[in-house]
Amino acid sequence: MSKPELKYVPTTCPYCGVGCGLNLVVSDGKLVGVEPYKRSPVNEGKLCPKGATCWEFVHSPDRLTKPLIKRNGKFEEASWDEALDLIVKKFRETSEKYGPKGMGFQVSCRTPNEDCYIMQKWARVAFKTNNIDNCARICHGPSVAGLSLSFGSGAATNPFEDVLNSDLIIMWGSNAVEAHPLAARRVVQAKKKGIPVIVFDPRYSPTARLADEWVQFNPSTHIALINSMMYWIIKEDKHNKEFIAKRTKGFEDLKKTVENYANVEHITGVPTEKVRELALRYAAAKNAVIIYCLGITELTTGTDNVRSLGNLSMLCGNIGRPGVGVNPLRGQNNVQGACDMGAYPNVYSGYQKCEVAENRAKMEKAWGVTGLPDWYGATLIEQIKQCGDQIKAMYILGLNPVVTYPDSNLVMKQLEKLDFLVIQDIFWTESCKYADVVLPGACFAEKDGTFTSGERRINRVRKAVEPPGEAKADWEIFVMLAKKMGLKGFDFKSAKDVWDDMRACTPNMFGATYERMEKPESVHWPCPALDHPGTPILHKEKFASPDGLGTFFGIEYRPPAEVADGAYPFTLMTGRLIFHYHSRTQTGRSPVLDYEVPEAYVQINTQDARRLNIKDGEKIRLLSRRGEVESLARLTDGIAPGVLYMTMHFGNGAVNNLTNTALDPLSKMPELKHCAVKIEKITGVN
Ligand SMILES: Nc1nc2c(c(=O)[nH]1)N[C@H]1C(S)=C(S)[C@@H](COP(=O)(O)OP(=O)(O)OC[C@H]3O[C@@H](n4cnc5c(=O)[nH]c(N)nc54)[C@H](O)[C@@H]3O)O[C@H]1N2
Ligand SMILES: Nc1nc2c(c(=O)[nH]1)N[C@H]1C(S)=C(S)[C@@H](COP(=O)(O)OP(=O)(O)OC[C@H]3O[C@@H](n4cnc5c(=O)[nH]c(N)nc54)[C@H](O)[C@@H]3O)O[C@H]1N2
Ligand code: SF4
Ligand SMILES: [Mo]
Repeated sequence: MSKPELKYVPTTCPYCGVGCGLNLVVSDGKLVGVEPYKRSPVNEGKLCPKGATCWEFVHSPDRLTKPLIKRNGKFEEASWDEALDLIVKKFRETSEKYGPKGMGFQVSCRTPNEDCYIMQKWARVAFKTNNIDNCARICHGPSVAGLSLSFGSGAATNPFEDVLNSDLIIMWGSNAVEAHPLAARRVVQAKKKGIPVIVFDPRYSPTARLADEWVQFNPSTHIALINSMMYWIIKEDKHNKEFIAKRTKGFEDLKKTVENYANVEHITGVPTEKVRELALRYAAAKNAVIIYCLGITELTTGTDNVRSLGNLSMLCGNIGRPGVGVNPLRGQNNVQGACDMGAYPNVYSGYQKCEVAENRAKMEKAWGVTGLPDWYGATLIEQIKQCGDQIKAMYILGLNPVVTYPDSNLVMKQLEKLDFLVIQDIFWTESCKYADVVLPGACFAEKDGTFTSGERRINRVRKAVEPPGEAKADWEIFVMLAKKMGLKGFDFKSAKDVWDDMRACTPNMFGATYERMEKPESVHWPCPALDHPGTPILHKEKFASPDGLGTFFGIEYRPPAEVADGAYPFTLMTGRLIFHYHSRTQTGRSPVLDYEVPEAYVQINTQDARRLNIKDGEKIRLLSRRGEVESLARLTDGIAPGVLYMTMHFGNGAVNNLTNTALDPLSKMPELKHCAVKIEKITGVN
């Protein structure tokens, strides 16, 4: 008997924003495994447990295979024609009756750039709306807003491996060992070279374990801590005066603000002498890099937290060369890309602002339309809050709001108020039951396209196998919808056609062709011309702002929207685990990953547990002003008394039943990482 032939298809991991290269192994038209792709400079053949098992969910029998239409409260299989005709009819009716603000479009960060670009193009061309957003809003929206204000560009400044050129690595609110393991590998390599690593986290995370020094502070007091560090740097005259004079503005404003932050131990919990020591250590390093993540962004002070890190780095001239910078570790495989593609309420692809008349005129010409809107559209959570009032119809591509957005009870109530909801996913999710039409998308292994990683590297995604049943690539579904509406400019035969349509109207990506992405190292945008080498490091000579200067902002500390009090005495923090990915639609269907951690748990300080008579492994109830969950207690000394930590992955014990929808005023980020809760013992269940 001859052995079946194996085919190796090089592609990009569908999980986190590190963007590791891997080979999908195909036998007889089916995936049978994953092989390292050693030529990828990102991961050099290594993978984390999620990357190594990313093929396992693809052929799951639970995949959506046919369009579904809800009739009399029950979902029935339908033909593509029926489903798409209904969508066109309902969205047209809504548009005619309620205008462009009557609809919301929520774009996935899991699907390739081509899917994101075409969805926002379809929404803008067909309905003249800017009510378009993606889940960066509840992830690194504050990075986009904050870094744009500070540096003129909302993206990470330096590539991952550049930490090897540093003299000091600061990781702030990032648990990269679990959330970005192959970026953390670079930090491990740097540590082996003798480069010191300091981790700032209220919790002794696996990343804190890796550090030379762990700085524990009270949750959500970043601004006070950073301001105090800057106070001591300026007080001891260790700031980089030449850099400040030549490349920045706003220093006086900053200096005046931080004058009041000499002693902030009562806010942060970190002794003043320690703050001074850390500050002087940062200032003394020749090249220091700051890596940060959601501990910084997912708060109502998110944008100000990011700008504070921008302040700190500019104060010491740590921008624009190897080994320095301020680097958000972008979360989802294509969260950078979804933003770059213009799935945003105020910009087109390449961050071309909709409010600028020339940009609108240019896009109207490129797309063959008139009347593109200039207004700032509703953001992700604003759209949810507007359901039933202003917004009557919604289209959700590859998102699971019932599990992942704050205050699940509110999300369910709001989705119920819609006249019409479309969800396009690869699996049936907790959110699907609120839909009127559910469409089956092809997953990453079944379509071509590109994902843009957190270091702005545009990586190819390649089709390895056919989609199940009648599932289709997401971009193809939008082509079909546009054709049904008789729209011009959607005559795409391949993902590459969509990419080229985007390139043609996006100056900072024009040079990034599919041909250039054939190389394993691919290309980093900005890449404005075919002969441009791409831009791994930003802000070398000048910042990306119109005047070329970086901006300091004097920012005052303010507490989170909801702080622990007598009624709800615990501060709840939320986050991730290495083995699971968000709402687990994919990792929950991987036997290996599910075996590792099959159930939700909450970390509680040992003293608190003793006081409340809670044993390790006991099921307890957490209650907030918005809802409740049950979860296993895990006792630890790695978090301070009064603080709890729970992962976000488990739909059956969903942490977002508890969280708060209060928004950061600048980026509209909800406070996913901080709310007040109380604990109840569940009597009789032990
Ligand atoms: N395994 C896995 N990896 C993932 C993902 C996943 O679901 N699973 N998701 C991806 C995505 S989309 C993202 S955005 C990234 C996120 O990556 P990370 O942000 O690194 O992950 P989190 O666990 O959400 O949070 C990071 C840390 O923030 C800390 N923290 C620091 N300061 C504060 C504070 O003041 N308040 C609070 N509440 N916490 C603080 C928490 O203790 C936690 O250790 O991970 C990506 N990678
Ligand atoms: N409390 C709390 N809440 C959080 C966070 C937190 O730290 N704490 N983190 C937040 C962050 S950073 C993020 S990014 C969000 C994530 O929130 P979501 O993006 O809603 O989470 P996912 O579970 O990744 O949902 C993605 C959906 O896309 C589907 N999908 C995957 N690939 C494809 C595809 O190719 N096509 C289509 N059509 N569908 C596809 C998956 O099946 C899944 O249902 O959650 C946020 N929520
Ligand atoms: S580090 Fe991220 S991109 Fe790399 S294999 Fe793991 S999940 Fe995939
Ligand atoms: Mo994220």
